[in-house]
Amino acid sequence: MEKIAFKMKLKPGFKIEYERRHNEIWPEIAALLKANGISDYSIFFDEDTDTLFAVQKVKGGTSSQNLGSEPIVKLWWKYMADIMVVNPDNSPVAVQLEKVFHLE
Ligand code: RM4
Repeated sequence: MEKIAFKMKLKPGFKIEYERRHNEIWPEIAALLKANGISDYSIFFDEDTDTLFAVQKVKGGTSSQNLGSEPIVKLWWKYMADIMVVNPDNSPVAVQLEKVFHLE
């Protein structure tokens, strides 16, 4: 298992809505993530910059952001696109973060 992190961007003023939608995460999305070896997945928010910081454990290098070919992920990304900074295909603009410290 590897732990990876990436950042995404929320449109200003949508933190409560973002959190609400994720508290009601679609079961199909949750199941797909787990089926692809993704676990311990948290997303944190920085109020000052509207930046979302995602941390997740992955198996075999497949992260949540590699599942864009799955129809349910396309639907989810389309659903989220009105409150996030996204690419033309509605995928969130995501930047991989470099690990600089880890304590077991
Ligand atoms: C995020 C983003 C990610 C997805 C999670 C569940 O807002 O859409 O790609 O893995 O939700």
